[in-house]
Amino acid sequence: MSHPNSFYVTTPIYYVNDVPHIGHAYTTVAADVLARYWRLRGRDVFFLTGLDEHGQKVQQAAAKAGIDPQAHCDKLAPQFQEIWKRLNISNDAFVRTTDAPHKSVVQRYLQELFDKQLIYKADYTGWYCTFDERFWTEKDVTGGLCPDCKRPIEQLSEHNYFFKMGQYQDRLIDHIKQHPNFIRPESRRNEVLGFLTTQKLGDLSISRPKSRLSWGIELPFDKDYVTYVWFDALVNYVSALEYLRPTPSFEQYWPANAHLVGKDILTTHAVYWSTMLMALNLPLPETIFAHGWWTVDGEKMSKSRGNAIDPNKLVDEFGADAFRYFLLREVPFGQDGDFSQQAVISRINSDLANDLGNLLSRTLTLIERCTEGKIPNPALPNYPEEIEVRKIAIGLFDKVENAFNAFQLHHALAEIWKLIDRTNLYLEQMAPWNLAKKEREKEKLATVLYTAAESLRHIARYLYPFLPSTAEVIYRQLGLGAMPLDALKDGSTSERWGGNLQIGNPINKEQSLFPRIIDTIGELGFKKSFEAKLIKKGEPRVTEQPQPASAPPQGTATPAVPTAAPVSPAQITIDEFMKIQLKTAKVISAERVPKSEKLLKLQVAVGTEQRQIVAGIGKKYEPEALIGKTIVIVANLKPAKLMGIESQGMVLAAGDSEVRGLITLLEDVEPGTKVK
Ligand code: ME8
Repeated sequence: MSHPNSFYVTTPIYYVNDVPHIGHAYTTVAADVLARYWRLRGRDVFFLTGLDEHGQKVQQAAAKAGIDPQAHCDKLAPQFQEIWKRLNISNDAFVRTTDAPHKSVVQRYLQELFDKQLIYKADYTGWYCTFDERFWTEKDVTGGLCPDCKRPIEQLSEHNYFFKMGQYQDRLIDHIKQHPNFIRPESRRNEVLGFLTTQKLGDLSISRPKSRLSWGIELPFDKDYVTYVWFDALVNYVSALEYLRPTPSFEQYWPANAHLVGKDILTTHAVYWSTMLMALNLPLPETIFAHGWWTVDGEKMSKSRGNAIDPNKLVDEFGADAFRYFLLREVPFGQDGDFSQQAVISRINSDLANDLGNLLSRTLTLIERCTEGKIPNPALPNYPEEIEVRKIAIGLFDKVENAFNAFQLHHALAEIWKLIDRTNLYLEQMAPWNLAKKEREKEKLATVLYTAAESLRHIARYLYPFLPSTAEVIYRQLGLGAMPLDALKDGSTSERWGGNLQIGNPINKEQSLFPRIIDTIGELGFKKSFEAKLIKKGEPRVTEQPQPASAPPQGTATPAVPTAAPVSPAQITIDEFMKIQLKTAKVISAERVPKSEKLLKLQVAVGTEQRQIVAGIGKKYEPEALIGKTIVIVANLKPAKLMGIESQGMVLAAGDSEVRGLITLLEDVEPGTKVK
């Protein structure tokens, strides 16, 4: 039995018939998140990924490329290793099934099963497709055509070796029933049970005559055959423990805690692998988790459709952390999801730039400005709002742990975001920018800023498995140095509020975390086909240039609608009014225009677009108080310069010569919504 404090997680080993795409990245990132989390919790983690280099698919791809299969594998393997590095994947080992020690483990197991008479030779008759070079069963075939390529197929008989898989059927059913966590999620468990309890499990052909397929591991008891690629591939999960660690580690890590796979290969894992392990007298893994399937823009992703998305492109455009975040936040782990560039950008802008990025930057800016750039002393830590933030931060430990135990990675993120949102709200409620104006509120101000900083420390630790670089940056900016590898080891003590922040320690403010992405589709140079599709579909181009409109100079916060309309002492028609495009916008950042008492420079989100607006509201509002607010702007005003700074719209506010109040919304309406 593996050591209770160890955690062994695997990904499928991917076929080297093609370059990696986002589907491969998905499983690997998810496994990395598990590995990083359990390391933070102090467990001894072994995280394995690698490549499946034998079999028909690889042989065909090599033949197509006109090179020897091994040379083909050697050429493609670095592309996988490289993208895993770029995605910050922390695998402890990388297995390749053409590694000599792996081949000898496979042969040893084959011989063992052969000696135990669990492998036998028999005639196999089935429907064979010469083009796909594979057999189909009677029920797969309709009208004498291959279900895959639709070419005519023929009946073929050949000698093959079979593994007595069928005899384990009842034992496997019992195992699944007695171990509710063995196949996850529940729906997949039911699928496998449904299939096993209604159909007779046959034996498994584990050989291929060399005359038909030569690229594989030779059967130790018959040199005319190679082994079936799945018998070879599945063994990687144990062979790696024998040869990829400096010391024998089988006892330490087997059985694996988690085999992560896509739903496409659940049967091979839940049925073939489990029965192979039973025959070899080895314990079964704790959990096989089958996640869902990504489509791209609603379509199946495939090489032939030309829509497979290269993860390198995403790392180039958005950075590894943002891509990792998108993959795990967008879709509940276990369900299918659809990938689109729009979806990635709106996730980054709303969650990472607006929520997380703003929380860090406003907290650190205020600490810099109000407490000499040092962690302040929380002198009055018992305001109800403060107690609430603290409660959520302390409670996060159990919430995240439960989510990880249940493989609900999206849920862990949602819980972390509750703390981010609550801390942002806390800042709004306590308005430290106002407290800073009053000497007698000094202690309260220090408490608020300390609370926000301590909350960010918690956020960073829980985010680390998902966004490792970002978490490190937050830690560093809080003046905490490097994050300890086992930062969540002892939930009961290190989770305690205020455990690590040193009062008086200098912070380290750097550049902001996630600049908002202005989605100009074409300009991002993202996948061209993708872009064309988006446009063809008639979706609006998200970057709208301000439309020319007859309007007075903007940027002031004088009552806008009347003055923004064409100058007329009389009434205006509805058509005239309709020329004015009013939209909701969310304030992302705000700062004073140097040498001006009145002007503030705002960056606002309008849909997925970002605009800069210079507004004359500086006498009424401190810039920090505006961040996160949803306001109303005139969106189609001709850009103009105010004190040399371009303003691309006008903010609506009440008041005449003096601003009395900004127009905001009661509900949290999406930025970019039309106002009429
Ligand atoms: O099956 N959405 O390798 P493979 C989500 N060599 N995940 C996807 C995906 C998509 N559209 N496409 C691929 C093999 N994946 C065997 C495995 S294991 C002993 C042998 C991911 O290159 C998902 O994890 O076809 C899926 O199971 C795996 O890639 C298939 O990779």
